[in-house]
Amino acid sequence: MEITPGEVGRNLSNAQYYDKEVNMSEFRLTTIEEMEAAAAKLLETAEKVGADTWQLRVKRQTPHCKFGETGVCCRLCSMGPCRVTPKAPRGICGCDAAGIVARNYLCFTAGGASAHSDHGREICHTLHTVSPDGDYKVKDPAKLIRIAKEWGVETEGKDIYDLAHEMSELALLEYGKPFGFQNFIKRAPEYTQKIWEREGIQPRAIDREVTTCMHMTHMGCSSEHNALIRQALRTGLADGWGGSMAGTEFSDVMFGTPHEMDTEANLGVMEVENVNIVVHGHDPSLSEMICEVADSKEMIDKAKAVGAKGITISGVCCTSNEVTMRRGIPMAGNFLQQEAVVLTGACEAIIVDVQCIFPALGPLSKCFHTKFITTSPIAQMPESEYIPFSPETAGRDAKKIVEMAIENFKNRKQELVYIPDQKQKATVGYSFEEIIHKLDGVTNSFVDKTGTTMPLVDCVKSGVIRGAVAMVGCNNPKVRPDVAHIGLMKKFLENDIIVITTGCSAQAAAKAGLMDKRAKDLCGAGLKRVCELADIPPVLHMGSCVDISRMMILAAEIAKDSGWKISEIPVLGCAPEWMSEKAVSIGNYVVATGIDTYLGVEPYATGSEEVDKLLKGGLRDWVEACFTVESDIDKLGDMMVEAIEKKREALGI
Ligand code: XCC
Ligand code: SF4
Repeated sequence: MEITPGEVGRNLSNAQYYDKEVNMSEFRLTTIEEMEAAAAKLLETAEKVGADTWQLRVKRQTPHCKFGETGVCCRLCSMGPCRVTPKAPRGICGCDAAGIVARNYLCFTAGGASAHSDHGREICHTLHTVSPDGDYKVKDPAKLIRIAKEWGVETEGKDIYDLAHEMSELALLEYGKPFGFQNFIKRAPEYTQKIWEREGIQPRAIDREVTTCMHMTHMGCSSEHNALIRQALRTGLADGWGGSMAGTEFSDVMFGTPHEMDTEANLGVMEVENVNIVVHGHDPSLSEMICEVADSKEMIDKAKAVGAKGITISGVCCTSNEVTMRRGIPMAGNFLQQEAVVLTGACEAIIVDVQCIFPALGPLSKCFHTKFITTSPIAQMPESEYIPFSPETAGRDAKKIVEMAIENFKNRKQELVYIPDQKQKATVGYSFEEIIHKLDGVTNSFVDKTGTTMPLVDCVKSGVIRGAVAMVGCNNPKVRPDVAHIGLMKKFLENDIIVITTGCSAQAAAKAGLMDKRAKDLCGAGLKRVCELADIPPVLHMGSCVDISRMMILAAEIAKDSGWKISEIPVLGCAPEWMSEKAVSIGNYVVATGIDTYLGVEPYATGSEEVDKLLKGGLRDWVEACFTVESDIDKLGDMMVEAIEKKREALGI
């Protein structure tokens, strides 16, 4: 079969994909130094065109404001801003450091939970537009029926599209229901639900939790830090077991539940002879449609007509993760590479939806021929072309955008074109369902355990696998980019600890080569054997940041199957390079679910000893888990390996 460059990485079966590879050279990880050398070359281009880059802006912004960094600056009313110091221990209203730090922490959480959950809401709205002959369809009816049954909705004899519309409305009600708690929390083990009840942190309507945050932090409301942090946990739970979970589940219903798929990662996935379209952001509704349209003969012909060989779609951040998980669209890079894709000089259009988009892309794109296209009323930016996208007109909007990119191909400034020749193979698509499917295949001795996590639990019990780490989160210039992600993962693999990952952490792994099945050779003997038996890479891509909800489901199912409490399972969360408000919301729900979470960057909370101690220890009394922060990444890794062994000891395994 003939494969045109434009089709690379898109919807190819494994066999087609590997056939295409002429050069199956020896497997080797891409080193950080190699990635940095590629970045340095791109920075030369930046200098040539006088472009501003994050590397330069970091220098100008360092050192950061100490008051902000420790969380003791309050500007919640216009008597301030107030900054707490030993000499001025209270703001004008009398709020102390603990109150100010905890309020700031809660505001941060509210921002993150609202972003994830509003993304989820958009997905629920898109679900309302599905129709058998429309732009959006129900691709996983079985999953829709499963969720409907869970929610007590009658499914018998119902048209699947009627059911989708009904479920969309019910899902949207989760955002504002006047009474009761989030539907999805019933997926958690009984024991965990009891903890949430006991601690008064069962998440109510999602919008209500966010509003409560904003109300609590208003001048003259809460200044008692325990109450504020408790609300932070509750709001996190509304995100992880509410809005994010809705985002994941209903995306699966419409776009398909991810299953194993081969793709590639790093800037080298962009192709010099092709029209390069980069999708960036988080909401898959638009990017799904872009992929559909760009795959059409009509568009490929148009691309050929302007002298390109085809169209390459690649992605940055979580939009990338969404389309890589379901379509095998290659990942151009993670958060701190969003400028790099433009600096290649070969990016015809970077199309963004919401979240994690650098406003810098506006002025930067002006130094090149690149079209910077914003599409969401939520994320409008100067010096972009704004093409509002709506699910009702999705196909038309996507076509317009793809055509703009094709038209722009001829405007390339050839002298600026340089795509680093760097990419790795990655096998992705490990949704919870796919993991179970893989486990089913491990060996016949588990026949009676089909459809459960028991094969995995048995591996952990026997010690073949020591435990698991959920690696998540962003890049942050405070940490040498990707070094922490990749370094920690390698350490875990050597120690027979399997890694599940999402977000920009997943992309770091893919770029390094850790999602190539051949990376099993980097594992200890036990984990290596498991990877061979299950035919998986040692680092499993579970999707975008909202897909951390998949990890919650996995933890819940392991707990139910094994009889362990979630807090007893030798599993840890880790966000070594986190930066966003969303990451704090995530941290809160992962901890509140009972999973100890390790960070490589301090939250803005060290300005109050009380709050700092609560986050890093006290929470354990509430939810059986807490945060650990360590910026020395080697040390962080050692602590985590030790923590997993301790959990094993406590279980007597
Ligand atoms: Fe954004 Fe999700 Fe962070 Fe990456 S990992 S920088 S939040 S894209 Ni969530
Ligand atoms: Fe200052 Fe209190 Fe106003 Fe904050 S709320 S700015 S601490 S007076």
